[in-house]
Amino acid sequence: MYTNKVKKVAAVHDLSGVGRVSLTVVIPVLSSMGFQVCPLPTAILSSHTQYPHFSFLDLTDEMERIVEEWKLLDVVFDAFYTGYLGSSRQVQIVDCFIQDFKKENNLVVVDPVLGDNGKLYTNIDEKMVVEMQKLICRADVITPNLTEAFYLLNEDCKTVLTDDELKSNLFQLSEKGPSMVIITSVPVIGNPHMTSVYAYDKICDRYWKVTCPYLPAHYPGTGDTFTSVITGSLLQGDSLPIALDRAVQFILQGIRATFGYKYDPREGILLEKVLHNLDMPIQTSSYELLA
Ligand code: PXL
Repeated sequence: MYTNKVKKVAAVHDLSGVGRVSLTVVIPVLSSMGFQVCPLPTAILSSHTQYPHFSFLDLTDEMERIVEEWKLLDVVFDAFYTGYLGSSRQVQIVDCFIQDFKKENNLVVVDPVLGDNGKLYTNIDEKMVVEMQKLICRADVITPNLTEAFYLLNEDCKTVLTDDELKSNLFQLSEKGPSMVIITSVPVIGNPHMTSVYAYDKICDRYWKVTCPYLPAHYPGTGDTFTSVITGSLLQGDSLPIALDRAVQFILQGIRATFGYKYDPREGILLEKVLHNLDMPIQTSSYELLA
């Protein structure tokens, strides 16, 4: 029986040809951080769904075949990381896959990709929301953006929230199972140039906040980049606030590398220009402990 010489991450995401999202982001980020990514693709798209039209091949049936083959091969994973799912039926498949393969001390990260800016993405329906509400119960770490957090809690989306309201949302989500909950894309009240990430670590019973400059451009896939860095950082043994700092800093570097060009924002951030930064120690620390 061989053991993994580098940690293996089972990555359950779609493969979108154009626009940097999902596997085209997850693989380079986690590879650069020293992990082997084993994709379990959920769908193949010509581009992500924020383009006006796209082709879409649902891989639900193929996923079951892939998992069966992995069982025969006795593949051992160190972590499971799920993102955009191609159909609500896939939740059941992913749930069984994690139950069958998960070993003690494995990390399960669920990025509940559902929507942004108060709306669900094209192709995501209410049934997917209900299924995603079940999948997050299996996770150690979840990383909804503010819109997704409200959908997971069955609450109306709002953008003006106090620290106490955010702490309550984090706590309610952690009660469903995950020991770490991270909510991204939280507007800073009265400061349109800043954005915050809030997090709760149930084991330490601590709430964290990281605030960083918000450059006014919407780049798809930054959520996938963020969660990939969080996953790699936690797998390296970093604490939650250090993982948050790393991920926020990397996203900011990516946005800065892109923002100065006249460039189609639908393509996402120029990841290739900043990928090497993942090797470097964090430059500045900006996390805060929330009282
Ligand atoms: O980044 C999230 C995401 C992942 N996969 C697909 C998407 C999106 C967001 O639009 O369309 C296919």
